Amino acid sequence: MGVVVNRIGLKWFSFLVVLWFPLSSWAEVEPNNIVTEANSLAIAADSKATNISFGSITGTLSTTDGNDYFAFIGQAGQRVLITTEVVSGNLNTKLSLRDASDVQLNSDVNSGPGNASQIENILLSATGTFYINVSRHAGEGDYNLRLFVISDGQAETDTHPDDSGNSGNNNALSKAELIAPFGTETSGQMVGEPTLGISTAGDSDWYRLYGFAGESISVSVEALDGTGFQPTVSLYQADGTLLTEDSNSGATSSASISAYTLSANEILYLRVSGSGQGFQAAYGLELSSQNRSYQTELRQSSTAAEATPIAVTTDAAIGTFRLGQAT
Ligand SMILES: [Ca+2]
Ligand SMILES: [Ca+2]
Ligand SMILES: [Ca+2]
Ligand SMILES: [Ca+2]
Repeated sequence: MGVVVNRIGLKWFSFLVVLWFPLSSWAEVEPNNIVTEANSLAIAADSKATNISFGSITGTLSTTDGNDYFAFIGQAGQRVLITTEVVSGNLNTKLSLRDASDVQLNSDVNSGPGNASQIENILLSATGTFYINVSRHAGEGDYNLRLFVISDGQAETDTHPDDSGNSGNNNALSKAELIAPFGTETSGQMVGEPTLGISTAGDSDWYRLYGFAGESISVSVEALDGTGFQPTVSLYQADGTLLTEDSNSGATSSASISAYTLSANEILYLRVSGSGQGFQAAYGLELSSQNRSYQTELRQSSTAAEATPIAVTTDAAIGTFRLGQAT
């Protein structure tokens, strides 16, 4: 009897490992129509881009199935970027990020490319379970839900990405998003936190930075796992003059600018573009700086508790003050 029980146990173990996990990481399991039925959405760390994790799952919505719930574990301080790409039919989705009590934190219907739903750069304020509700806004069809989690850094805010008009963000130099070499300072080098972006069809992403005369800046753009994105990164001055660029050097799905020395104090602009664009074409961008002649804040500090200490030294020309004494 003991042998039989063991065999049954081994068979179940094999089924769970070989069949159940791959299926649950790729396709929804119905019913998942209410929060208590949510499917787990597995997230794995990217092997190339620092501090970025990714998970995806496919689902279907129809007139008889209007809601799909997914759950993931998030940590306070992380930021998320969530998209639903419609892969068949005339489906139009609504995307909702919800807290552990199923209270909506953010939602979107059409902010992504085409009719895609996209929620960007949302800061998680608690640690625990979060829910994603993909619901049927109109039509029917299949979709691919993608969740990007960035544990230290930020995500681009890129809606309706095209370079043609006034709609959308970060698609032109005039709409560039600020990035900075926040991070740990070692031997005069500032190492930036990563910025997560997605290069969807027709997209370009602009970032701006404060440059100081004499400092050398380095920029790295790495396509995340599972994407064929071939990035180009270009450095411009404010008047549109191209200073330097790199286009997928070495065909390694990465582009970089290495130790470019700046000759003036000025605001500079970075553009990320490339081929192989699509919903899967996510990238991590990192900016670092050496020999900066000014101190800079060590990390994003928006509250008093996060404040960066300022070093204060005595000025020899002024000397020290004494309290007045009656003689
Ligand atoms: Ca479904
Ligand atoms: Ca459902
Ligand atoms: Ca983008
Ligand atoms: Ca863009």
